[in-house]
Amino acid sequence: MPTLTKKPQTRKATAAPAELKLYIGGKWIDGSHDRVVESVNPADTRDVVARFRSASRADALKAIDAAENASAAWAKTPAPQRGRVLSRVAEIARKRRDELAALMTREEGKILPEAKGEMDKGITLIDWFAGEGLRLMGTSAPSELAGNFLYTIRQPLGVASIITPWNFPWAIPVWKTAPALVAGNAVVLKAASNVPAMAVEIVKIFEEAGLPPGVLNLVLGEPETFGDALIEDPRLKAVSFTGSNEVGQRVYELCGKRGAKVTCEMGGKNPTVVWNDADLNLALAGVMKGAFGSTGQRCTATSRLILGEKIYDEFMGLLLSEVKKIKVGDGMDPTVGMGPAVDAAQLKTDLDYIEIGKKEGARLLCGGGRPDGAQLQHGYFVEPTVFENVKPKSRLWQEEIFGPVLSVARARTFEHALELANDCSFGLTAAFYGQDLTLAMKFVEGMEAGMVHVNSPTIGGEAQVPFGGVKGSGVGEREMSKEGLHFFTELKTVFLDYTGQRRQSNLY
Ligand code: UN1
Repeated sequence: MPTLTKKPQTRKATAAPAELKLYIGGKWIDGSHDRVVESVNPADTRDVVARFRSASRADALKAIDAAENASAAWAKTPAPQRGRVLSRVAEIARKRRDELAALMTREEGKILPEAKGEMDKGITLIDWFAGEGLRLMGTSAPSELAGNFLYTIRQPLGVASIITPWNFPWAIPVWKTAPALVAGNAVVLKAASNVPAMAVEIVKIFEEAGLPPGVLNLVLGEPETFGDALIEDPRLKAVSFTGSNEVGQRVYELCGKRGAKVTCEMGGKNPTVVWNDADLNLALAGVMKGAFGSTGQRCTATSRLILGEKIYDEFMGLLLSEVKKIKVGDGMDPTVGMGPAVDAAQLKTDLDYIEIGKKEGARLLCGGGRPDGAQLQHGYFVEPTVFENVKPKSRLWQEEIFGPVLSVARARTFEHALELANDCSFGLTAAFYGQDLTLAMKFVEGMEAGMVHVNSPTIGGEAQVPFGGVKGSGVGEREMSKEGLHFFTELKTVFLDYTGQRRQSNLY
């Protein structure tokens, strides 16, 4: 392995960096690219969590070869048996939940309770998809003709490529991988380079659960080290991507050109409307969680707040006093309410947008920079930040930041609130807080979003219902639930004529 520039002394005793490998065809192998990538603890960058040698283009192609070779036998394995492998995955993950949550906090930075919540969510998703092994059903239909049987079956696609981001290092890889596998596909997983240790643990769990070699392969590295191999290779029948709009757009175009199935789950700029008759304490809790939970680093984060005029001052008073109470720091400390930005690039984006907001004339009410404190000097910390008087056409109102920056606007009427909420190129999720059922239902109907919450925050999802957005937030099939499973299948319609009736009929 090429030598790395030595880091300054490491802080207190932390685990030595894990030396990670790629997983191809059931074997752990070193990446063959020269580039060595390190993942560091974003709360203290002297703590190196893991390092690995990047995959090269040849490694990525090898992973596709391995998946291709394993896919036929896996496709023939009865779906209930495939589901049972997932049940074992869930069982192992349940046992390792706290240990993996701690790894997640160390590598990604979210506070420990959030990491535990993410573990639980991922496990529930695996449980759900494990059960789908028993329910991979088609439908039957009455035929126009006597003695005919019409039905559909769901078959695997072959090899799927799964490309996942860093902000949910456990839940997103499993919520894509589990349906792909139970549907009978082989998978090449490419996890984000700044959370590789978690990706390796995920694959180890599938290995321990008895998944045959080659059915799940792991490639680590920056796309520039292996190019577009995991999007463009014609053997990849489906590509499932979660990440930025910029990359998602490209994935969509490349897959569209060659006719591959594609689902891209991209950004959000999710509004919460707190209407004049809302339970303000309930709304406050939802906005706090939505805007500052996970350091605002979720596509479902609440980044736009629209307040009814009558409660504006009262709600802002409550909000600012809560925001000022948030303790920023290392997510392993139980008194900390918000962890760091994930890396230097995200921290810079957050700080840049704060400057943009100021230049655009929005009024900064709290936060707006890096927090003080000796123990925070080695991490990518940013203060929870609130702006008011944010103009609807401004960049602060329109663009995804992916950080703890909340923009607030005032609405004169309910219609104005809905118009402000919809005036955005994204459409992932939205929330409405209020008691008036008619207004709540008008919001549900009129909101251009894939998911709408009434009296609950914009974040989250549940395994059994579809997850995804409209407008710039997503293309392709929804994730989770039946829809998430169906994406990884090909539907075949079967015309079974057991009496020869079709020969004489004029049916087209
Ligand atoms: C959640 O809000 O719990 O990347 C899930 C994201 C989304 C997942 C959000 N795909 O933030």
